[in-house]
Parts: sequence; structure tokens; C-alpha cells
Amino acid sequence: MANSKFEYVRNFEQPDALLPNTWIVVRIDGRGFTKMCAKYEFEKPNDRRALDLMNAAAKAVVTDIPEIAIAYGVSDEYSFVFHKSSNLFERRASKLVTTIVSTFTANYVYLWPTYFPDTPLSFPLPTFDGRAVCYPTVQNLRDYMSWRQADSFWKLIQLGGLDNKEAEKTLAGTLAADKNEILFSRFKINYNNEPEMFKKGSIVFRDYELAEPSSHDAAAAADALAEPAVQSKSQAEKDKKRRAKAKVVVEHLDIIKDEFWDRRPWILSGKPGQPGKASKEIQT
Ligand SMILES: Nc1nc2c(ncn2[C@@H]2O[C@H](COP(=O)(O)OP(=O)(O)OP(=O)(O)O)[C@@H](O)[C@H]2O)c(=O)[nH]1
Ligand SMILES: [Mg+2]
Repeated sequence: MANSKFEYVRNFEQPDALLPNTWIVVRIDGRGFTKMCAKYEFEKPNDRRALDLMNAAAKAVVTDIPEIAIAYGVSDEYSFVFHKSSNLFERRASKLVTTIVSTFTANYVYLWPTYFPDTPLSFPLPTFDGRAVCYPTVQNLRDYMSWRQADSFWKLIQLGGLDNKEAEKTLAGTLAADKNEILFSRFKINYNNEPEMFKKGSIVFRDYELAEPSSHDAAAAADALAEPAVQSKSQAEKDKKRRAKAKVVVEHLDIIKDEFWDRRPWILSGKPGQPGKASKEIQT
């Protein structure tokens, strides 16, 4: 077809490509949730129904998008991690972010009545913003995840009535036992008795049989990759089937320590594991 005189406008589309060979994290965040939580009278500091709804929407996103290796959620935010070696359907920041945000929001609104059967949604409806960040190494990615999980502790304190600065001043340098004591005396929160979901946030991933710690070095192997591994068609098909079969689970585990990653090498390796007995881990 002959070029029309209008076609020049195509050049206004600017590239927003994400750096290759990096872990792409898309973090979404509820817009104006302080107001929304007050409107629907969410329990303070943590509302179980609201968090279960966030988790259900995130589970739907991970199930829908097999390139996501892991997701982590706390409060009104969720981070979705694309494996660095996945052959992504798209490497443009805007496309990835909008895909995640719209899939999450659609599911959040659709699932609302399941978690709030007596409180129908009304305008303004819940919406989310999103951003994409590239992390070059496994250490960078793990530090990012640790940062979000550690932040969940501060959020708990903040909602308990202290602002961040005040909380940091009160708690900085105190031992874990003292932190518990302070939390209890100031907020009547017995940190040890709080549900794991409130303390650790929520982790969503495809579950396979747990590996023996230190039987894999998935982190070093991932860092050594220079580009997506070349796979035969049949191997790619096999992986795809295994991924589709795997159960997507929501857990509340420590992701700061090595153990979580060591026992689940498939998250960093990108290779689906053995379909396992559903793995419930005893936290040490
Ligand atoms: N009561 C209650 N509030 C919650 C819960 N989870 C999240 N929130 C609220 O969500 C807010 C999340 O913080 P922000 O994302 O910084 O605040 P925001 O009002 O959403 O503002 P923007 O994200 O900038 O639009 C907190 O201020 C809390 O008030 C919950 O389980 N219970
Ligand atoms: Mg928010």
C-alpha cells in the first residue's frame, strides 16, 4: 500500500526498550489506597480480606504470564519479576507495565465480591500504577526483594501509629527481642503472634519439588548467562507444559535468607523443576 501523507506520525513513537539480559521487575501500587482503605473500613494495620484479594489477583497474573519467575506483595503493592533469560513477549517498558497493571486490576475488580461479599464496589474504583526496573545481577534482584520484605516491617510500624522517622529513631539499633518488646508496649502488637502473611508479606511462584540446599548453584549459573539459553523446540515445549501444569502457590516465607532461594533453584535458573508433592516448608 502506498504511504499516506499521515504516516510520518509513526516516527513520534519513541523506543522504551528495557536493557537485555537483566531481571525486569514490574512493581504496581494501589492509587490512593489510604482513602480507599478508610472508605471500605479495612482493618488496621492489616486487613486479611484485602490482602487475600491482592494475592488472588497476583496469582491470576502469574498464572496468565508464564515468564514471571516470582512475585512479592505487601500492603497495596506487588512486584512481578520476569526471569532474565525468558524470551519475553515484549521488551518495551510500556507494554510490560500496562499488561501487568491491566491484568492485575481486571482480576482485582472481578474478584472483589469474593472477598467483600457484603460491600459492593463503588466509584472511584480501585486502580493501580506501575513501573519497570531492570536489575543486572542475582544479588541486585535479591537485594530488591529483601528491601521490599524488610519494608513490610516498617509499614506495620507506620500503620501502628508512628511515622517512619520516629519509628526508625525508636527502633534503630535495638535488638530483635527489644523490637518485639517495643511493638508490644506501644501498639499492643505481639509481633511473634502476628500471622506470617502480616509479618512477611506474600510470595507467589510456581511450585515444584524442593531441592536439597546447596545441590544447585542457580545464582551463579544465572549470572553467567549472557543471553536467553538456546533451546530445542521439543525442550521448549516440554518446559512450557511443565510450567502450565505447575501449581501457582501463595506463601509467606523469609526471602531475605538464602534458604528460600537454595531450595527453589527453578526460580533463579528459569528451568521448571520436578512436579512435586506440594511443598509445605517448616520455617526455622
Ligand atoms: N487499614 C489498612 N490500610 C491498608 C492496608 N493495606 C494498605 N493500606 C493503606 O494503603 C496505603 C499504602 O501506602 P501508599 O501506597 O504510600 O499510599 P496511597 O494512599 O495508596 O498513595 P499513592 O500510592 O501515592 O496513590 C497505606 O497508607 C495504608 O493506609 C490494610 O491492610 N489495612
Ligand atoms: Mg498506594
